[in-house]
Amino acid sequence: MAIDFRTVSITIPQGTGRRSIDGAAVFNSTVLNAGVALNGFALDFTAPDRPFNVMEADVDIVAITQNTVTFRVECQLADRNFDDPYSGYVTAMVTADVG
Ligand SMILES: [Ca+2]
Repeated sequence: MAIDFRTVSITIPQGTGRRSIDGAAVFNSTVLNAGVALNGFALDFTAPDRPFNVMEADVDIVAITQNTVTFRVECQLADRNFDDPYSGYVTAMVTADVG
């Protein structure tokens, strides 16, 4: 049993509405258990100076398969009518108990 970690940055391409994007962290040996935490994020409206109604950045484990931990980033940045494009990044830190 040993603890290892990976930091993975996911680019959020320009678009509107709530986004769901999968990422993966690959370890050097079999992953027995894992957790994922939000390391940092930036979400930026394409148009300058928008008011905003909601901002979200979330990371969750989706699957652990052999050496790979798959996680899902869910994020959004929107004003009242969710029609304004934004882009940015979300960085996750995946910590694993490796065999
Ligand atoms: Ca709007």
